[in-house]
Amino acid sequence: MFVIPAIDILGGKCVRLWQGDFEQPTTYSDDPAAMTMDFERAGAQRVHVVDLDAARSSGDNRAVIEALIGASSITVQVAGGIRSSEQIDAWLAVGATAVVMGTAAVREPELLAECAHKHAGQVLAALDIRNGRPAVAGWLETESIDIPDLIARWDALPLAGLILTATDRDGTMAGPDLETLARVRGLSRLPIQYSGGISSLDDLRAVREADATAVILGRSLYEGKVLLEHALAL
Ligand code: AMZ
Repeated sequence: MFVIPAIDILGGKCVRLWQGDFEQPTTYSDDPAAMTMDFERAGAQRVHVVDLDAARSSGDNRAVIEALIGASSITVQVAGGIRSSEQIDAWLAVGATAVVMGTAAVREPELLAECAHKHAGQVLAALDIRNGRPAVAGWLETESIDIPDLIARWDALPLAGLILTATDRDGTMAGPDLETLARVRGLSRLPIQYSGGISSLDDLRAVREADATAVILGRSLYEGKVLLEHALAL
């Protein structure tokens, strides 16, 4: 299982939110590129970078993320505010390895299909679950489509995988939502990156047992509850 540190950027800084709540950011660094290089030195092969301002349409951190990609040799998957084929072209052109579509993946099936075919194996779909429904637009809204129907739609596409986030666990270190992970695993043939609630190496083992391809670590790393070196050595 791959271990992927998360770099969520709000106002140019590395933050963690509590259950995605923009009113409760904890700032961990003013320098996302330096943070990326720290993760690279610790042995990570990839980082998951989220532009939180772009996800809720309140600006963007494009320049910061481009600098981060340029400064490190680690592979980068970029998320947040990616809602057109042109944006994907632009991220790949500046060196992103993969891009994540959340809101567009839920709300614009035709656009997702077009992007997935155009960039086969480079687009990930974000399944951010809030109260049993897909959360979109910075998790400030949910859509009514059933999760199994959404996954069935995605499964037909040449996506790089799906990223499952249990939004009620995100930033809480309350343990992973293994029940939801098992349910989603049973519904999809795609590689699954799990994110939300990780607090220990045992949590990582459980997620690996549940057949996730990768796990995304946020607060547990920043708070020192999980050492990246230990997670990578599992
Ligand atoms: O924490 C949040 N409020 C939040 C968050 N982490 N809102 C959105 N996101 C992430 C999703 C996904 O990776 O997990 O932003 C991406 C989706 O962005 P968009 O713009 O495609 O919906």
